[in-house]
Amino acid sequence: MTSEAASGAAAAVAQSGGEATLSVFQYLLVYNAFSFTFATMAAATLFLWLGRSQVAPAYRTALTISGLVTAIAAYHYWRIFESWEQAYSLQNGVLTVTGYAFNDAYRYVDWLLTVPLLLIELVLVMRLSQRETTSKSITLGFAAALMIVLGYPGEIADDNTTRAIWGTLSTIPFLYIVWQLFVGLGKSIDNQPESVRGLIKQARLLTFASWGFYPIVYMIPYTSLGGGAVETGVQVGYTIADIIAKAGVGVLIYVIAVRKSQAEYGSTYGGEPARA
Ligand code: RET
Repeated sequence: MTSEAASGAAAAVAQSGGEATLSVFQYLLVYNAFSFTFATMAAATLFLWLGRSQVAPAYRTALTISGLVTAIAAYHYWRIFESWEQAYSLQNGVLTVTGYAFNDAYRYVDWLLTVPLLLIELVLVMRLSQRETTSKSITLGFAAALMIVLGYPGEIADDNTTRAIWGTLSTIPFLYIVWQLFVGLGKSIDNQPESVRGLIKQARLLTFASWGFYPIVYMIPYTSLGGGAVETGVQVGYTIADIIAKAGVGVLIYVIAVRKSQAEYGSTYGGEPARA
């Protein structure tokens, strides 16, 4: 063992057994939220992938990607759940820290993969021209990755000034995405079939509302809440936002794809064959 590793291990031992800043209730609330989210993401994956046969071939890629987003999230929530369990020990009603740090990186790695995919899924369901689909997917995907990469150093920073600096930098690509969703994609919405225009606007609004939730959760450490409440608020807040942004938007994309298939290929598409 190197001397650095040895002192790291010593620090972990010194810290282990110490009382947690979280209350037992807060610990269990986060524990149950992670467990519930794993189940939701896994179930959404099955639903979205099985739903592929209900839509026209042109929309199957959108559903494949929606299911990939929830599958990647299910895996990460499982890892996050395990990391949470490992970081604390609950015995005889007393919560202590074990010395293993809770790993927040799983969340950011998850976003790095899923946020660009979510944007691509929204572009795909619009079925724009091939050139527009490619260019929008690349620019939006790149901006999304940049937003996440810039947010991470702030998330793990101990002081609130560093958090604010990285948070502000991350907001620049965030605003670019919002502007693209509302202005850039606004024009193509007018070219969509009548029956889905409202639904696409709803998907865009749900995307915007759920995405707007993340920077708000990021700012919880600036409130006057205590340490345990901040940690609980951040974990539960991101978890709720993830369920809406991934499983919620995914199901809405599925409904749009079914409606568009029916509008373009006849009202019986994916349903019962018409009777003679
Ligand atoms: C950060 C840092 C602070 C500033 C901003 C942020 C935005 C995060 C967003 C995350 C979206 C994640 C999604 C995940 C679902 O798969 C990084 C918190 C603006 C918008 C949609």
